[in-house]
Amino acid sequence: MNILRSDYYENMGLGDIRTKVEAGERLTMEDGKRLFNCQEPLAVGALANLVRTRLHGKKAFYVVNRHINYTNICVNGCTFCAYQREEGQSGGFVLSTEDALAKIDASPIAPREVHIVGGCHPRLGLNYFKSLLGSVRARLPEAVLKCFTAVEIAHFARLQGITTREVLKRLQSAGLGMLPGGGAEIFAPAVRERICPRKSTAEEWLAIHEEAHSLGMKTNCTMLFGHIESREDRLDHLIRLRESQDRSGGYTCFIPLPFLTENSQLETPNPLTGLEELRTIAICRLMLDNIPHIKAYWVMLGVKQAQAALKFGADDFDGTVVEEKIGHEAGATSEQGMTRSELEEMILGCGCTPVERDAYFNEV
Ligand code: V47
Repeated sequence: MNILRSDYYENMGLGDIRTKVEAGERLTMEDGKRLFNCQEPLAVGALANLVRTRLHGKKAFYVVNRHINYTNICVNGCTFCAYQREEGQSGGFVLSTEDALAKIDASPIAPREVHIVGGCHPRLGLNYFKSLLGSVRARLPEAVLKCFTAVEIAHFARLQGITTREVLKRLQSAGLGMLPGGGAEIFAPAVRERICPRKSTAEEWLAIHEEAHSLGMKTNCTMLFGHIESREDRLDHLIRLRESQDRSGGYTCFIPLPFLTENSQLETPNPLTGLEELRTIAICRLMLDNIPHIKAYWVMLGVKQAQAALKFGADDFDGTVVEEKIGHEAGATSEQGMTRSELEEMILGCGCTPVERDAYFNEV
C-alpha cells in the first residue's frame, strides 16, 4: 500500500496536513501538535520523507571534517552538560594553538570543514581565538572554519567589553567562515531556567545568528530535545527558528540533538524512545520549511538511528568528525570518527546516494 494514499491520512484525521505538505504550505503550531499526537509515527515520517525527497531526491550529504574542542572549562554550569569542568577541577583542559594544529596534522584526510567549539572559559581573551583561527587558516587555507557557538560569541563580547557584532567582525577578519548551531538548546524560558540558567537567552542566541547573517556569514542551528521540555516547547523552538530564518535567511542546516543522559545532573522524566526521536526529526523537517538541510548527527543519534533518520526527513550525515568529546562524555556509544568510505557505506546502506559537500553544502 502507498503510505501516502489520501484515505490513509483521512482516516487518521491528517488529510488536511497531507494536502498542505503536498502543496508546500506552511504548517502551524496546531498542525505540529497533531503530528506529535498521530498514532502512527510512520505516517509522519512518510510526509517528512516526501519533503526531503522533493528538496534533495535520494542524495544524502556528508563532509570531510574535524571537530576540535579547545577547552572544557566553562562558567555556565548547564545542568544537562557532562562535558564542562570548573577552572581548577581535575580533567579540565585548554588547548594551545600548537595542540590544535597537531590535531589537524593528525587528521587522516585534510578536512574541508573545521568545527571548533569549547566551554565559556573565564579568562581566554579574543587574541587567543584570533591566533587560533589565523593558525588553522594558514595550515588549511581551503577549509571553512565553522567555529564558536552564539553562546561563546556572547561570552567573548562580555569578557572583552565590546559588542557581539564587533566580536563577529574581528573573528571574521581572522578567518571565521560560519557559526555552528550549538547552544540553542530549547528556547522556552521556563526550560532554559532549569537546564542552562546562566547561558544566553533565546533572544540573544537568535540576535547573534541574525547579526552573523547580516555580516554575510552562514550559520547552523540546533535543538536539544528529550530532557524536561514538552513537545509544545519543541514546536515553539522550531517556529522561532523559522521566523528568524524568514528575517535573515542565513541558516543552512538544522541539527536535532537527542539528549544523552550519562553524567548529567538533569533528571529526565520521559526518556526518548527511538520512535520519538524519529518522529521529532520528521516534524523538524515538516515545520522548518525554510531551512534547506536537516542533519542526522550520527555521533549523538548512533549510526543506525542516523540511517533511519535519512528516511524521516534528514538529508545530511555530518562527517568524519575524527574526535568528539561533548556527546561521548554524556554516554554516546558511537565511534570517535568515521572514514569517508564508512560514511558512504552507511548512506548507501539505506538506499540513498552519498554526496560529498563542503561546510556550505556545495557539492565537491
Ligand atoms: O550545544 C550537550 C548538545 C551541542 C549533550 O553546527 C548534548 O554543524 C546531547 O551543536 N546530549 C553541541 N546533546 C553540538 C552541536 C553540533 C554538533 C554537530 C554539528 C553541529 C553543526 C553542531 O551538543 C550543545 C548541546 O546542545 N549537547 N550535551 C548531551 N548530554
